Amino acid sequence: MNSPIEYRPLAVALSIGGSDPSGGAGIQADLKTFQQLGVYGASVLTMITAQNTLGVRRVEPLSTELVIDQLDAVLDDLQPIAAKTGALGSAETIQAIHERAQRFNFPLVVDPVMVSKHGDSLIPEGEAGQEVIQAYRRLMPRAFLVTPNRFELEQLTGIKLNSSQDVAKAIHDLHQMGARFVLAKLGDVNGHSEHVLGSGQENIAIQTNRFDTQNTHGAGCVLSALITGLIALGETNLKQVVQRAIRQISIGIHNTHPIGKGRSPVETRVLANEPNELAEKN
Ligand code: PXL
Repeated sequence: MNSPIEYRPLAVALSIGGSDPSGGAGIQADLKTFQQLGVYGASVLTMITAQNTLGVRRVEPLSTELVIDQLDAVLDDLQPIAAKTGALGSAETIQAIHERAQRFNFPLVVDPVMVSKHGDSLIPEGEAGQEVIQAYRRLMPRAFLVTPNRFELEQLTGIKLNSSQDVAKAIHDLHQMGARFVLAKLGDVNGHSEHVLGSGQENIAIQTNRFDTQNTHGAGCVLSALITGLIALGETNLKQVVQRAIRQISIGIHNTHPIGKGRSPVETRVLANEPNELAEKN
């Protein structure tokens, strides 16, 4: 009975993002992931989507004022140890979260969500969408870690990623914008699934077996929630946290159960906090 969660104070993690009523992505995925790690999850909703495993039918951002009222209510009362953002809905909301984030005394993981795994946009069309990208760039100094996929990395930096040099340049640019760490989720590279973790000093490539499956609904959300949850549990070595989260997401993807008629969600029930060597020694 000496599992770490039984003698540590309950760690609070906060997720700021959108609702997926089918339960596979967004806030729902984040809360399931936190729960699985033994972390207490708080959530601030930024948008309601009407979607399922087949696609996103509708996206309706909540007013910036309502988002900030939720955030203030949570922060006036709870002390998160780590927080993450997912889909944020509008440039105005990103800007308002940015202003609040100047006073966050906990690390913020920014998952700059722009498209769902079905390929449906979660940011507005046209000029309003460009403003969202600009607002994300301005948010970078508040990001302890930013976790763009290939498309989001291209949008944030304006660099078309055709080579590993392009990736290195794009990661460098995000550090220049102010992000402390960058995790580029590159997807398939030469038959492997590749992530690159940039610290500003070095870029570490993390390769895993390729996921030959379409059943990855919510994978980005679950990965950033795993990282946020592990930080909330007191893990301090980000490289180890990211490696562990990537191992866990592979397990979740390889163990999906058929849910719905489209892309099955990542199986969060198999995610677990691996034994923590440090905690065990104490
Ligand atoms: O996985 C990215 C994501 C984040 N947030 C919401 C989503 C999705 C993908 O579908 O719907 C609300």
